[in-house]
Amino acid sequence: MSGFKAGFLWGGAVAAHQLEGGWKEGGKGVSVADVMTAGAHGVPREITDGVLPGKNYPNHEAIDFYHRYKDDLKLFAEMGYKCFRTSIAWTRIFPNGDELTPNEAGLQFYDDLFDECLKLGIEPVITLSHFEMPYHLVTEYGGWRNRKLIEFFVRFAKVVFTRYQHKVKYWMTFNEINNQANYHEDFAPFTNSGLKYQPGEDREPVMYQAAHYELVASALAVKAAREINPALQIGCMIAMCPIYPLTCAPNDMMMAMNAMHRRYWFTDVHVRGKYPQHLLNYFQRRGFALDITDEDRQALTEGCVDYIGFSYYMSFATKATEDNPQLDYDETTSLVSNPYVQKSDWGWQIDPVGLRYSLNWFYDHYQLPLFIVENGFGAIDVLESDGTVNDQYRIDYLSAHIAEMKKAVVEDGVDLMGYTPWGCIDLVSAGTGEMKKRYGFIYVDKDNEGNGTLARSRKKSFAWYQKVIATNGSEL
Ligand code: P53
Repeated sequence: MSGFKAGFLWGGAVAAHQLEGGWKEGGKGVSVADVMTAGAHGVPREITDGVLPGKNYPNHEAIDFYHRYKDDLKLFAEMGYKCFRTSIAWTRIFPNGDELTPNEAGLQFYDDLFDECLKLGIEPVITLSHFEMPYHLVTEYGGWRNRKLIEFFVRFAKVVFTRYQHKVKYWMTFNEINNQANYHEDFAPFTNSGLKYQPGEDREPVMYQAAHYELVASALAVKAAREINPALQIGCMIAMCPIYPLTCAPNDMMMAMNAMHRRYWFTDVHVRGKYPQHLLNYFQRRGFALDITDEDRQALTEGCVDYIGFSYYMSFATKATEDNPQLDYDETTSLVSNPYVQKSDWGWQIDPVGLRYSLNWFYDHYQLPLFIVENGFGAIDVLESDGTVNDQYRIDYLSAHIAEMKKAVVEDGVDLMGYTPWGCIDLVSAGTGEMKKRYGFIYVDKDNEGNGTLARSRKKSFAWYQKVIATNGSEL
């Protein structure tokens, strides 16, 4: 007995913009991911004004999954996947985002993709908005700072729920909706919400307003899904990086609690359908007058999610400082290095126990089924001359995390639906736009500059994960 329930959803996770390519195929519109150049660790991706000549936009071709998905799905099936998490590129369905009727070619692409999955016994798990909203909604409407986007998103959600209701049961609305708690940097507000800030603009209330509209849109989508087909299961998707106090000094503990409040209130609204009081008090203290109507509050209560999907890569740590008497959390300045854990080459703290902690934290707070929809180790892989990749470090990372996940299920009694490691085939990094930050069990021959044959090969971790699934997690 491994402890994972029968039908546990072992699989892998990706997002449309990071692997499909085909950025202009089938009438697809330009997405926010299409105007982001390649960066590197410490070098932010540039967000350009539209697609400019001479720039390297890694998502335009990505790994060409758009044309190669049949072969890639065969490799996933060979590993034994029960499910495959991807997203529907909003711009394939509504190229500009504000059309009234969808683009049939885009709808047909996902029909074909899902049919191919189902033929192989793989259940698609679908995110509606994963860092790839139509760029037109940024230039014409200011992104999610505009209430109109609720209508556009809900139209998109209804179209795809209706179309795929018999092919896709598990859905999520907004990928890592809480990344934008990191609003001082340009990346998260732009990828989450299509927000571009004016110089000197007070960013924080804009972020809260955009998140509010998204939460209302999410709730309306959940409600619509239930009306379309009560069998559909709709989750939220939260980026979980639990924030530890650096020490047991009482103010460090309070600082960590405030930090958790500021990063995870999004889950409260998704799950409970209302804002936590600490956040309403914070809005008041800061003088944020947000557009939150009675109809919005009603909608939130009627669209609570069925499960919590979350990503887990790392934990954070924080401490109180004298210049911060209110113990307010600011993601760009409040985080400190944890001396007890190692870091990846990209500075992400490696903490398998943090996954067990996170599972318990979610389950204690919300008592909803949980789904780990991302976990993984971005690393530099070396392709040997015989075509193999000895990625033992990835096996070590994943097996340590699965071991902790198992403790959360077996010892702590957490209700866990499944586990889909991130970037199960190498793809374009969201944060840096690099190819060399690899997560896959399958190597893709392509470098940061876009050179390579795009050929696929199995890494050492491929056979390892195949065995994990075959033994339902008994053999790590
Ligand atoms: P990359 C930050 C922190 C945690 C997860 O990330 C994050 C991010 C954004 O970079 O994103 C998720 O590619 C996201 C995926 C992304 C993956 O984690 O920067 O849902 O789209 O690729 C890994 O290494």
